[in-house]
Amino acid sequence: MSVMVQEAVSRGKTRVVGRDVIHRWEGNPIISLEDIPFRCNTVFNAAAVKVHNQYVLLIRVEDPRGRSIFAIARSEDGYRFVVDPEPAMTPTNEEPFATYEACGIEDPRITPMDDTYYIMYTAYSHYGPRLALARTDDFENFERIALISEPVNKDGALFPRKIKDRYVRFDRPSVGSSGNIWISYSDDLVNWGGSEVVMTTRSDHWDCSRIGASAPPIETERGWLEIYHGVKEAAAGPLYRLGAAMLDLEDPTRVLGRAAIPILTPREYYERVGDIGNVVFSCGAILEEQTREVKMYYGAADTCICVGTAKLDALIQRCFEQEDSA
Ligand code: BMA
Repeated sequence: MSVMVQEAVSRGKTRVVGRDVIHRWEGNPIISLEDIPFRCNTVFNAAAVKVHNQYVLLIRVEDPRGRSIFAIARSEDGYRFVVDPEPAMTPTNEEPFATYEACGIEDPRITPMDDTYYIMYTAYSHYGPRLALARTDDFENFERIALISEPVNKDGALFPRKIKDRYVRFDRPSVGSSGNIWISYSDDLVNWGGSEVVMTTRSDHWDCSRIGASAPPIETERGWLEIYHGVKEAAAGPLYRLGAAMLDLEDPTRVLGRAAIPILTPREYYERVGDIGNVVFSCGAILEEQTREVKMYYGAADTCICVGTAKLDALIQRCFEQEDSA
């Protein structure tokens, strides 16, 4: 039973309806400051991948001076993680990356493809955020490949296979404080083009101010499942929630369905209170092929990492539900 439900029951509520399709793990948060074996300020958004039978998170950690770096957390069950003693990637001194990572590296997404693990992340500098790509084969050695967008761009998520012979990614160029999900294509992972807008904000919904891809797309029999984040600028500040959409397998510019209501919205104390309150922000989800369960990892209030689960079929169903039945 979640803390929220426990509190409702203790207040005498007899009918407590679970509101989110994502079920929070009772042991959340799974990683917080106390779990980081080196000095830092905070830990949050994490990429997630299963390497053989081990769950690996590439976690965003803010160092003592306020720049973000990456570290690795490993687990046998997907819930109990141990963080490596040293950071895995820090802003580099080598050009051309150094200039564009001067303010930190942020929000990684991992995509396994062709026997390697690609890491798309945000390189942050005085010139604004832009996308960068790195790779690793073993989560011990990391190699930067290229800077792959101009600023201002964030939320890069690489598809796990080529479509019509081209690599495909989502990204999020910004216009002022608004932004939509775009798609781009590449023959070599370095040069990208053919960019088009795919999903836009909805002025009458929870995702009215800006949206961005969260986890890399998950291939299903109904299409590409994309877990994305949506922001509503409220008087008290931005409110970050997570939603789901389904895109055509051979032409992912075609949105086949999009959940009307969020799949996860900040409700628990650890999601409401922190460095930036009222934030749930995912950079990775793992589909357990045998049970068809999705483990979604998410940063909460920019202060800790949590996990939630949902049946794949429930997420797919949400994408196609009509607004009033959702
Ligand atoms: C976004 C990103 C995320 C962060 C979120 C909430 O713009 O920078 O890394 O979690 O804001 O602060």
